[in-house]
Amino acid sequence: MKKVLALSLVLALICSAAVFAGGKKDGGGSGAHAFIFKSTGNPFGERMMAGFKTGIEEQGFTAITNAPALPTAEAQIQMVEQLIAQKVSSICISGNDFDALQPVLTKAMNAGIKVLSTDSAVNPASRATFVNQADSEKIGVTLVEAAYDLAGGSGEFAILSATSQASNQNLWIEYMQTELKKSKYANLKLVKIAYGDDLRDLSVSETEGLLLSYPNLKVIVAPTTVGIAAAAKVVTDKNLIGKVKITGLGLPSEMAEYITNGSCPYMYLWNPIDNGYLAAYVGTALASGKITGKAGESFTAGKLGNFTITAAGDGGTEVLLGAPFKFEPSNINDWKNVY
Ligand code: RAM
Repeated sequence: MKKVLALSLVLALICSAAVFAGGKKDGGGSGAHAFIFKSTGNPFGERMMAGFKTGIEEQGFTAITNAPALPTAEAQIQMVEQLIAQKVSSICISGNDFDALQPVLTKAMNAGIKVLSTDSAVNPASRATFVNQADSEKIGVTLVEAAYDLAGGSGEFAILSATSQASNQNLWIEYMQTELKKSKYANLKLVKIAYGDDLRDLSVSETEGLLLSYPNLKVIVAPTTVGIAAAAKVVTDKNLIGKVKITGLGLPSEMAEYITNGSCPYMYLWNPIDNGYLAAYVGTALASGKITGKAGESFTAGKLGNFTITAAGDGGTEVLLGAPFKFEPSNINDWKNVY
């Protein structure tokens, strides 16, 4: 009997140690930190979630990563409600809408949960801060320069975006439209902004629609990893390589074959794993009270080093990950297995 008791005591100790190791507590919350991406089935989002999980777990906390089947604010609102009920310590969201999540995120903040956004911002009233992947204006300007270059300085180009509500794509497109007003681009014509909703099949059919409606189209700029891969596939399958050029923001692992075959001469992106990892450290720094999200505050994000919060263009604050990187035939093979 004594032996049985001793054994159960040892087992109980092992179990409680396992629970502790799986998630220490922090702030006012349970020690669980959540990240909600835009939608499932997006390899870019999977890499962000993986980076987030690494960043949370290496600090000894529990990571919850989730995304709705379709990229809607409604579905994300339900997920936030669940996380409030679970009393998580922080929620990081890649918003499917800039404003629509405000009531539920306010409810989360009132419940003592720290809220931040990354990738696709929610409005400043809905967040403590925003983890920005790269300077938004620079992305917009760079994409117009790419369209101009690939079109040879004149002609028609189109944009294939994600959803019409996606705040990251909408902001980049706004900066593109501002840049296009410069006299340098007088002969470059943006004929259409199409929306593939970050869904592969819809992005394929929207690309086909663009090619049918605009037979003189020279360039498609897709500021979405799902859209750019779909567009390059259509151009490749229809033997249009060289006639219609694809560029935008793409994942090297998905785009290596299209950069190599010339359908996408070059494209840009940042490291989504690092983006998720940085967001993890901002979430835990907010939950522990090390930072509150005000401009001027600094913190350390594990292996990525030190960051300072700055004022963001939308009136809130942000933490900037870095600059976008150009992928082209000379370097794509170094990156295709990284992300
Ligand atoms: C898609 C998503 C994501 C965006 C990237 C560039 O995967 O829309 O939000 O940041 O593209």
